[in-house]
Amino acid sequence: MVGDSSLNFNLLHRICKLVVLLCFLHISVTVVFYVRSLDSRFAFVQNQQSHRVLPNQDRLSARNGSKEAVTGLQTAAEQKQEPAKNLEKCPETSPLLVGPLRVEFSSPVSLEQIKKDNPEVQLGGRYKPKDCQALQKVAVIIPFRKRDEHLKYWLFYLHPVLKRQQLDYGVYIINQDGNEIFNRAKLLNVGYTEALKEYDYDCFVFSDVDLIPMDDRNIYRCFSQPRHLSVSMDKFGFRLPYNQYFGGVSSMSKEQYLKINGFPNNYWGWGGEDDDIYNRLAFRGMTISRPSGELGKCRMIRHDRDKQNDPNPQRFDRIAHTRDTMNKDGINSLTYKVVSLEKLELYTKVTVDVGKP
Ligand SMILES: [Mn+2]
Repeated sequence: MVGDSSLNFNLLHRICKLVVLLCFLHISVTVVFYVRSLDSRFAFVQNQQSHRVLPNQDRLSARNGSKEAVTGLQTAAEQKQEPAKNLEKCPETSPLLVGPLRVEFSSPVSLEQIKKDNPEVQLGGRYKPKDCQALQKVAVIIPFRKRDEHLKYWLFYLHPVLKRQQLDYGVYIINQDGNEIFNRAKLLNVGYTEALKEYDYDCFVFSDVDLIPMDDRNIYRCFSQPRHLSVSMDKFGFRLPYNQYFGGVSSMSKEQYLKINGFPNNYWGWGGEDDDIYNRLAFRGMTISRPSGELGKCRMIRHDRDKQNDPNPQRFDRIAHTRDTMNKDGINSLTYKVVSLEKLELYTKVTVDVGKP
């Protein structure tokens, strides 16, 4: 009897010790995570406050670097960060991002002002960061016809955003010549082809001219899956109209684009081509990557429907046959004629004859 109760007591004692130990462990883990979250929140706030100062600091350190190069007395380690050609890679997350942006279309903007605001943008709308090597080379392709007012807003808002995103980018306005019915997807194919003639782009962002992101953390680059960027448009009450929606702004790497044979060339008029593109991705086993609804907010400039861009009555029938048509209709069957190619200060304008239905 005595032996039994002391055994019980011993057991109880051990269990108590174990419980106390577990509590202690739990509390210490909680404290560690709490301190860490404080840390990162602090870093985030610092980041937000100092973003306007950072470019100068970067420039300063770059200048110091080149001074060392002149002395010719570097160690191997210094040499690595050195010569202009071998810039260090840009960070995964740009330190220049500011987060939510105010976007409105009530006051008009002028091309002169936009040029003044973006002196680093090179002829043809090209830019790359000076102080680091961009992670991706991005061609931004915009299908276009008679939307000069919208284009001005796009350039006004997007050049600063793309610069802060530290991208090596070029802006290509693909202008459909003539007054035939509009063909958005074919213009996108033309943009892909023409941009590649000029530079070794590895990523393509396809954007409507009237869509402006409301947060610069929505990065205009490519991901491991095709990306849909305009996920919460004001036009749709800041939500996705449907799950397979791939219209507005999207991005695809060269490999992803080639895997689906590019885009269809025979969607004339409004609608359907984005769903065809979605089908192509799905049939090739890819999925859509998206930013969060918060980061993916964007505004569309209000407008009336364009002339010669009425809803395409054949679109439902075409979407139903993507699987059969995608191998013969796409980048491998693309034909067009370049009417003019203009290197303007803020963008490259390719005017193109895409034919008619
Ligand atoms: Mn629109």
